[in-house]
Amino acid sequence: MFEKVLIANRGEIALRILRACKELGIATVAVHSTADSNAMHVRLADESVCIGPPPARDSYLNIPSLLAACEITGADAVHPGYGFLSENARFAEILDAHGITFIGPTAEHIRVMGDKIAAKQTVARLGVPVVPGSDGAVETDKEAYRIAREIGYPVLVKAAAGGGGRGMKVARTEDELLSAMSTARAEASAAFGDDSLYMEKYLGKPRHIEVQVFGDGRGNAVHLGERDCSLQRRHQKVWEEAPSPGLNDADRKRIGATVATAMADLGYRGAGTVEFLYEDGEFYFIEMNTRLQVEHPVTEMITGIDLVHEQIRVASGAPLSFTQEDITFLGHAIECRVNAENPVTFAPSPGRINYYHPPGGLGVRVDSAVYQGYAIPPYYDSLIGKLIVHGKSRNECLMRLRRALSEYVIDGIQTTIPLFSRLVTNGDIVDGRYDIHWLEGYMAARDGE
Ligand code: MV4
Repeated sequence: MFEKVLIANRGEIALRILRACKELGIATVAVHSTADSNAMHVRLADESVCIGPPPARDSYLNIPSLLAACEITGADAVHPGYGFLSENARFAEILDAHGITFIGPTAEHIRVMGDKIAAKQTVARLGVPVVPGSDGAVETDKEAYRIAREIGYPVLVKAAAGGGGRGMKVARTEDELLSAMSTARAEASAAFGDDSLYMEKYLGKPRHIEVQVFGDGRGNAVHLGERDCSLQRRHQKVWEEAPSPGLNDADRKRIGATVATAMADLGYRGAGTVEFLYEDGEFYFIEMNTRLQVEHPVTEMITGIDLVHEQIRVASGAPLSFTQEDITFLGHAIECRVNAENPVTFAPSPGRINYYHPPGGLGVRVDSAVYQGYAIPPYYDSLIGKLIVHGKSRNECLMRLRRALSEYVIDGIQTTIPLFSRLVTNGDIVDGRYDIHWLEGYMAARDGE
């Protein structure tokens, strides 16, 4: 097992990882920018190193600074959390070359899944259902017309280097195809420096269902069920839950088994998330994330498994501590992302928290790194906490969530808590009837109210 883990992240996820290390008896190193000297992860770690000025590219993304911090403190492993360097294959390779363990998958698997065309081809070969579309990259206009005609309109043009919705354009009819291609190509080129495009059938009203997987890198892999992440706005998830209220048990079992077999065959190591669109009873792979995700706690709540413990164990060379048969699912969990944002416009609202009172009680978990008197810096993402609630049934979970939201007080800044207070009494939400466009429709309908 590792002696000392450096946590290459900040905020609630840095705390989440710290807690797992402490439980495993591993010493911790926090790194921080000059804007984060007063951050909770710095206070709770055994040691801390300042790695640069506020902009992430000069601190949390600065590989030489992070290497120096490992060297100075003698850390033998790095946990990247999510975002920042968590899906940077080069970072994983560099750590490896310095004899420091990257707590995550192999650089090769990170790289393959980072290229959306290669990822799709890889999982398709392993028997995972994918969205009908081009076989690989679409190079010429002629090719684009032929493929679009084959799969049928509307089609979606996507950037191979994309993800998070950038460089994506719908063509509803043939006369929109060339402009969709050239707009997507220009966007992809500017955003990623890679203008490779591929094409898919456009699915109009899917749910976003993702399957949590874990592999030991030696041919054993399991799934830990799915999460429904359909409630999002501009590709930012707002509310995630497990299990999905839109899935039946037969479809759930089928996709879990398919994904676990594929990850075993791939020799995948560590935590991963395989993302699908789900429409009319069919799953369509879109992407795979090779990291721990923000919403991992909903899976932890219904399985009782500590995903960060398991990441650390597997990275240290241990086999998985559970088999597929060991994993049982209990009840329902919902996560609300509490952002320092205006709850209607979602405009960032950094500043000082004058009063802070998080909810508690049975089945309530708050993963957060803020405290009363803390000033939220303007440089990073606006997530300041996650409220995760568990219940025996979805209905009990919703009852508990209403109660927890009513207790939550954060004064001095605006947060998304009022949005959740409205959502938990909405008929569609209570009934679990929503798709990836539901929230944007709901927000638009409320405009001017
Ligand atoms: C799609 C799609 C419809 N059809 N692919 C958005 C970002 C990227 N992760 C994939 N995305 C989509 N791919 C096909 N063939 C609709 C989306 C999409 C979406 C997906 C998941 C969650 C939220 C979304 C919001 C808008 C569009």
